[in-house]
Amino acid sequence: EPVGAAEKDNKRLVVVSNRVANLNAKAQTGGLAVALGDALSASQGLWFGWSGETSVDAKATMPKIETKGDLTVATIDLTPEEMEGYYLGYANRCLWPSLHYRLDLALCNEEHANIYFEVNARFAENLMPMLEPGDMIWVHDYHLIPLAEELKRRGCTSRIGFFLHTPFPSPEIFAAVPHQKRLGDALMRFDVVGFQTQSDRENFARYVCGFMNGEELAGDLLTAQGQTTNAAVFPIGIDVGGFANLAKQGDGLPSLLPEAPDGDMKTIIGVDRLDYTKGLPERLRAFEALLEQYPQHRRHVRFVQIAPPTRETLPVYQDIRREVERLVGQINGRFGDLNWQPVIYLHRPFPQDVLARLCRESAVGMITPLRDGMNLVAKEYIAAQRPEDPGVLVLSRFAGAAEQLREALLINPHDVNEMASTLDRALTMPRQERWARYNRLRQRVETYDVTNWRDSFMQTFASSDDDPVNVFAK
Ligand code: GDG
Repeated sequence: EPVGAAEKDNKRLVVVSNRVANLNAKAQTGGLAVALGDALSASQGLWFGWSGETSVDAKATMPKIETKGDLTVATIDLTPEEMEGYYLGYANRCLWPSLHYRLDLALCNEEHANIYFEVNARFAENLMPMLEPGDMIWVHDYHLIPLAEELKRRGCTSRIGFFLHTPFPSPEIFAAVPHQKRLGDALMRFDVVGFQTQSDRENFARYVCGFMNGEELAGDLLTAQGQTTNAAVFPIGIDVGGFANLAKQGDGLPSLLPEAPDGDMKTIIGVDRLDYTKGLPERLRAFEALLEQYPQHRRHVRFVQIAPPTRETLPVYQDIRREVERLVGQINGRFGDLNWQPVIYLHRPFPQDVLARLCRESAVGMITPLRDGMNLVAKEYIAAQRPEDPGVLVLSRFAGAAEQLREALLINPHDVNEMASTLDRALTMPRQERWARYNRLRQRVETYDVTNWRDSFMQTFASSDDDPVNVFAK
């Protein structure tokens, strides 16, 4: 049943994100799209964002408005220069690597940064006429940090919340990001700022206190330079039952993967956009080390990596693809045989039901990002398991999901040998231990599901209304 404080108070929910999901498409590859599709389905809300298209006259064109059931979707095009500067430029070449601790990959071009702030102003300009008094505006992710500031500048009085899907790095890292001061000030203009984990929230609080002269107040409130915001933790989750049902659909059908002649073949599965944050080369090296150091697994294990393309026009993404493909070839060439291919690497998206069935068929879920806001695949792997004979989750300590999924086998994704020995442990773990770990993990995934994420955000959002502290802050 539809829930959320927005509904109770009859407040309309307005979601703003860089891209709106194509609600008709089967294969969604973004965690954001997957989660928000669920979060909005029960609400009579408005979803506003970029269409994903470019057009030269985008700035002179009105938003395109479509109604899909209970939901209104409004989109604008970007000009080619805007897409280059805002999306491919500042957001994805500067902010994305910086938020994932990769200052070495962060490129900052002044013109890109200017366009990023300008596009946020244009989002606000186009959104303003569609807003109604009392709307609750929920803004998503690092593309739109300046949006509250831009809306308020135009007289918007609605409450505006923000959720960061990526990590918030340690303050020393954030302070090194070009234009960090503008970003910090802009974040403080939201009424609620939501993070995936306690440690992200702490990093932000340390940034506000240490670099913005701010302080922590009672509850989750932070104040700096006359602005007060509620900074809190809302771990994102999945539709557990929905994913489990997709996984079950394959029961009784022939396996999606080739059967081994002697029936003794275990599968390790990975599913990630081909992004440098996901630790794919390290993961492949760990699989290679497993075959090298634990020869008993040769011919009895395979590693299936689904890695759909992402941000392909950027050079670092071309580099990571080349590196991954070289390693796959190296491992298959070195260890494979006429009737055994150790690595099955697929550089394209698959329908969600195929992913779910693959997770269920796999003895090990190998989720080893170098940094990740949450990582939904870790939760999906758990949801897909057979309760009576579950697989084992091998999970990076640096995925936000590790804060909740403590009964997974937690690894350091930079340590190839530790990952190899952990894979051996996972492949040989007795059923009793697998079952005990799975039960706890399944409970945690069910508690922190996508509905809980939405409702807890909405509740905090609603209760930050008329807060006495806001009066004090003025
Ligand atoms: C960002 C943050 C955070 C993947 N390949 C295919 C496919 N997927 C689906 C997965 C999962 C989603 O896409 C990916 O979500 P993740 O959480 O793993 O990662 P990001 O895309 O980096 O998402 C992340 C998330 O936002 C939510 O806040 O958890 O930390 O980086 O659902 O299953 N889906 C289909 N075909 C594919 O080939 N259908």
